[in-house]
Amino acid sequence: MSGSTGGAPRHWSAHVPGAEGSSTFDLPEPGTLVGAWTAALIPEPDRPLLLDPSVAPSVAPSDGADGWTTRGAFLDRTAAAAVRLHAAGLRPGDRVLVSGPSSVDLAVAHVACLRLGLVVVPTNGSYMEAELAHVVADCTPSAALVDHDGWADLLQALDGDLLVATTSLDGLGDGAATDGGPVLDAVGPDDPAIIGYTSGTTGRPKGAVLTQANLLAGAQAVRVAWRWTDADRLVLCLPLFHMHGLGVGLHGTLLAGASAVLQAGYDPDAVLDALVDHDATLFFGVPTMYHRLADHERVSLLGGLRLCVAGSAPLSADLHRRLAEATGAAVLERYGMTETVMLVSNPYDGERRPGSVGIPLPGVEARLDADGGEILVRGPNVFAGYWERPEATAEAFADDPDGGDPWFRTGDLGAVDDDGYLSIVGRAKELIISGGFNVYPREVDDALALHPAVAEVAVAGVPSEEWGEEVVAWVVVADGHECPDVGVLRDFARDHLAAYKLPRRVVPIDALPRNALGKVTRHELRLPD
Ligand code: MLC
Ligand code: AMP
Repeated sequence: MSGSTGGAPRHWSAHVPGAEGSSTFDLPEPGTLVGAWTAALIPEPDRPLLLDPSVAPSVAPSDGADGWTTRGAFLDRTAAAAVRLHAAGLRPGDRVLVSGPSSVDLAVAHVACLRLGLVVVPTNGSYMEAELAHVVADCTPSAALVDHDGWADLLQALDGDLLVATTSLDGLGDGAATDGGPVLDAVGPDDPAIIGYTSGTTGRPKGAVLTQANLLAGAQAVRVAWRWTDADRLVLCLPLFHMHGLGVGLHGTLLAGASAVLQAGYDPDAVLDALVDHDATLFFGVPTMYHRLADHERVSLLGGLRLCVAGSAPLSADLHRRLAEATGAAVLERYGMTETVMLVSNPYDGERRPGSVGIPLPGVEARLDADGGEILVRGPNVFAGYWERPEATAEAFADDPDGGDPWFRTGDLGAVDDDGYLSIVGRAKELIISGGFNVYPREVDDALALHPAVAEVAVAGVPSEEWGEEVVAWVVVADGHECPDVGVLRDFARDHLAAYKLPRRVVPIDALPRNALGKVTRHELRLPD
């Protein structure tokens, strides 16, 4: 590792050995995700596609009473669901909030929406009312398909006109179409497909609008680079509301015509059982998941898979090596974002370098900003812009010095080795990544500042072996008060923030460090010795 951009290329693109060897990238016709999926799933309709987590994991497909949803059943169910969504009045371009623990119903609801041209807003099920209210006010969905207790009432209180049903469409009504029914899979490549909420480099969560072509490019890039075929079977325990589980795990499975065992929530034992019981070939996880697997007595089972992929947060070189020793195989680390699906990946063939995220995926071009090393990217996978935020969209892109297409600013800082391997060396954006979930510090500051014993507060991420980074709150205590302990502050903020955003430690401080403009300099916050 050169540790700098030294003699390394400033601008480079995919050279995945044996895959494509150039940045040119043709999307499969007709250039839409739904078109590519149906093409992959129509042949051999009896092949198993998705296993529902509600079915006992030890029941294998060969047992007959298996719980697997076949390709044909999935296409039929998504078509039938699309007809019902259309009959309920939903039309292409309408936003639909979708949220639930992983299940085949959730996958069917998601795909049915996309086949109808609706725009899915995948939503984290641990959101509290204020977080949900922000999403609803921002993208004004017409419907919500949700499986969490209490959410139907909550959503209807937020918007009385919202059509609310479960992902199995209970509550939607059985209205028949009055106009001959919908045309399925009629969307074009540039039509919006998903709005993914992310804080981007600054500010409150914004909706990243990804088109059918963006999502297809994202899934196709990893399908090609990771040699994903219809013989593969993925154990998919990542939640289906973020790019990792949804845009890679589910979308890639459907594109490859492969199969996946869905798991609602993460349990290392259940993952390892499923690998064996279902002859899995693939596992994808965030580093926290690998951390919990690394010391498991059956961790060597991972070595029997064709491929294990890590991403969403840095996989430490130490954990990479421990896993390699325990399993005899190297985890493949890759780098992605909500706005871009996947960007850079260690090679399938060739060195999977600990501490590096690898080389650009097919279709992706990357360069480092000359002033500071921010990673800039472009390609067919890069999103269309933030929902109704023209200024934030404009700020997110940098002009090309040679007059070509603009580059998306990732907010991540990189360094490139002489042989083109990228390492992420820091972040230009204010972001904490805990267990693969993004925490925007200002949002946590604002919630904690409401506590009467808190005069001022700033949170930052500190390194954690388990979580990657942990949220810590530095508190200036209000006159006449004691510093609230972490349990008190967590309970206080619990009604406003999803649990993964709550601080895991509280540090009293006399004054927050600030720069000349009075802005808190979070990087100067230090844990006491
Ligand atoms: C759960 N908790 C967390 C947490 N997840 N706290 C901090 N950070 C997290 N990530 C809280 C719980 O609410 C609970 O709090 C307590 O920690 C203990 O929970 P747990 O049972 O140990 O956690 P668990 O449910 O096992 O969740 C851990 C996890 C989960 C790693 C499985 O966080 C997870 O699924 N992470 C994946 C995130 C993901 O998919 N990211 C992809 C982003 S896409 P309490 O107080 O209620 O007890 C992206 C692009 C890309 O970034 O490149 O992929
Ligand atoms: P999100 O906005 O949730 O999509 O998170 C995207 C961010 O996750 C990126 O901008 C990176 O900061 C981070 N990220 C994703 N994959 C990796 C990785 N392999 N190593 C380091 N950071 C990563």
